This record gives sequence, C-alpha cells and structure tokens, in this order.
Amino acid sequence: SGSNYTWDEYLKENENVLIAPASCFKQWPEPPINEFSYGMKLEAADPRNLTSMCVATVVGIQGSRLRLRLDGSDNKNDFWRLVDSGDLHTIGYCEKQGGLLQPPLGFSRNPSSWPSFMQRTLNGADIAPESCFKKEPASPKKNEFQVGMKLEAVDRKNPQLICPATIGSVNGDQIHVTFDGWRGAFDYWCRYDSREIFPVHYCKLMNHPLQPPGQKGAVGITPKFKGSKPGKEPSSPLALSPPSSNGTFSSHSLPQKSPVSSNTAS
Ligand code: MLY
Repeated sequence: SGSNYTWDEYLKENENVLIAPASCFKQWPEPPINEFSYGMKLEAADPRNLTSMCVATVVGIQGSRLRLRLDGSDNKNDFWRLVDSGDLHTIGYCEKQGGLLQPPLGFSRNPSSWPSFMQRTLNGADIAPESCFKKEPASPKKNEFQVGMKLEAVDRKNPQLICPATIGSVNGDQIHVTFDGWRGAFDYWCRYDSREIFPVHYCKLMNHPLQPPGQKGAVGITPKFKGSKPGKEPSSPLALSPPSSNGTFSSHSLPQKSPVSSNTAS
C-alpha cells in the first residue's frame, strides 16, 4: 500500500504522450475531501444487487475513497466508493424515499432475524452525518477519450489499487482501459463516465497511492526496472473484444468478483 509511483519521470521522457484532459472524466477537478471515519455507518446500494439499499460500514479510507462492507455480509465482498458516489446516502435516506433497507445478498443469518439484526446494527451506531456525503459530479456530455491517452484507473480485480493506464480502444460510449506494463489480464471495458477512472495526477491530488506500472512492457510505458528489457517491442494487448451492443460486457472482460460497474451509478 506504500506504493507511490509518480508520472513525472515518464512524462519528462515522453513529451509526446497524450494525457486525457480532466474534462473527459466524471470527476471533480478538485477531489472531494474525505470526512468519513472508520466504523461509520451509511446506506449503500448493494453492489451485487443494485436495486437493494443496505447498511454499510466504513472499513477503510484511502484518499477520496471508502472501503465498505455491508452489515450482515462477510468480509469477502468489500467494495470501494468515492465519497461523492451517487450510490451512498446517510442512514434514513431510503425510508424517506418510501423504501426499505434490505438484507445484503448473501445475508449470513436466518432471514427472519433481519429486522432485529437491523435494529441491533443501528442502535448506538456511529452514523455518518450528511456533511460527509459530497455532491456527485455531472457526466461529461460525450465520450472524448482517444486511443493512447494516459489516465489513472482502478484495477477491478484488486479494487484497492489505482494504476497508470492507457486508453486501448474506443467504441461509442465505451472505452477499453489497459494497464501499463501488464499483459492484458486486468484490462476492461467501461463507460467513459465510469467513476473508476481518473485524470493523471488525481491520486496525488487526493492523497491516494498510485501503483507503479507493471514490468511487462505491454502498453506505452517502458519502466526502467531491473529485469525489464529495454528496446523490446510492446506486445499486442489481449482481449480487445468490443462490448456487445446492448451495453453489457463479454464475460472475459468482466471483473471476477463483483458484477458492479460504476456505469450504473446515477
Ligand atoms: N498479485 C497480483 C497483483 C496484480 C496487480 C495488477 N494490477 C496492478 C494491474 C498479481 O500479480 O497477479
């Protein structure tokens, strides 16, 4: 977690590299301040069942992001959200909208114990105040990404990580995010207004670690680490299949664990 790559040297040596302008992203130019504390409870859409609102606890804090665990779920399904995510609300929001808080998918107890479980969960809990929740930025009007542009992106297979990345392909509202120095196993398609992609230097701005690029000389960056082979041609990225026309993803570009894609965030 101490990884703190900076782009500076790479950008100095590659003056012609394309950097995705901040206007491409659904992110505030200034990252939102993280005012949550460990243990605070809030309402979050269940990432495995987005129509359900559940109670979640903050189990990690990194930059403008929260690591969340749904109450009544196990610790194998933690997920990360920005503090300005439209998926997050203070406790009481759901009821005010006429809804009911739901047990998470995979609720580990007897379903009939849900109401008492909920009562015990919220009794005396540290409830995240309204002031912690930040306004979600608007989506850019259209997809302005171009092939070759550099960005920072969440590794969906290791969602605590944000890494140097390059746009490998553009198809309508979809972009193919490829991870610099990795051979393609972590690449994915997402909408241009995903909340999991950030402008270059965003990690630094929000005080979040940025992973160094991998050592495989895959796309763009040629890191000068021990064992890398200078002058070796980049290998062609794998799995460059475009998304299907109905906006879903082909199975091999889906993250293994979580079926969530931030493109469903409102
Ligand atoms: N231990 C894992 C971590 C890979 C992370 C790749 N990201 C940064 C693109 C592995 O080596 O598979």
